[in-house]
Amino acid sequence: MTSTLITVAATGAEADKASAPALPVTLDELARTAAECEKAGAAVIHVHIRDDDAQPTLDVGRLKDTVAALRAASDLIVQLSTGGAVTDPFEARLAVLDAQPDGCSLTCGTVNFGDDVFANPWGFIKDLYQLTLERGVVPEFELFDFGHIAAMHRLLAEFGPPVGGHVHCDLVMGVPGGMPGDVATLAAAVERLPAGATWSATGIGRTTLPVMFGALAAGGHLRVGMEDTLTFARGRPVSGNAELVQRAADAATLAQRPPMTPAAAREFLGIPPR
Ligand code: KMH
Ligand code: ZN
Repeated sequence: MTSTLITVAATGAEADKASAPALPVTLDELARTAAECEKAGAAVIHVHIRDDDAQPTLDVGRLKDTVAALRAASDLIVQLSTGGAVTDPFEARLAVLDAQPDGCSLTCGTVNFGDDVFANPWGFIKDLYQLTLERGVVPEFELFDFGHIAAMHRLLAEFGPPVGGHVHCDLVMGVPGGMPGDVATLAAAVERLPAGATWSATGIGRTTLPVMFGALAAGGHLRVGMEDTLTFARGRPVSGNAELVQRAADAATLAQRPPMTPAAAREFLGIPPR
């Protein structure tokens, strides 16, 4: 029986603390979230941080403190976002690796992002990928659209396999401007992934549940969390990230693929020992 890797994307850069009070924005809130989500079945935490005004920041000192606090509070694999917010410059997004996380996100192309543009031109993608190789950080290939899959193939062909030797992707579905979050699209995307690659899937907003059930049925892994979804059911805000992780863990268990432990996930993803 294979198990299910559950990633919690706890904060993101877009949600507003005032309208989502359960959003973890302080170091303490993030550390507590990590411990609760590990207990509920998560193995990876995908991390965006906020400043003292709860606004997104890529401040490297704060990122280093966050990595240390998350490691003290849990055994979760710490995956820092290099996507940041749509306003973040490329240099600041590359400097995220100075915080020495276990892993990082690496988005494989530009995508319309609601009324904004999430910019990931080829030059940035290849610089970031080469930096992950230099620094020993395991990338997760974030795929918001089909063109991103082609760019990931190009990246691997030109620069070789990632740190750890294993390709793990995350299909980010249902972003307004990216690929839709439905089962037909999920199946078509999975078919185009490199041989031997593993994948998680994430459905934004109301696509969360179809993507979660589709991914489990198709042998994939799951990313859930308040970065992606702020309601548990129609008209009912989530009480916190752990509730979303627990729901994913319950669904995975029902599918006979219970949550993967952080230790097993380190081996699965090829995270080098610290
Ligand atoms: N906040 C989005 C613009 C990532 O973390 O790598 C980008 C994002 C992707 O969340
Ligand atoms: Zn993110």
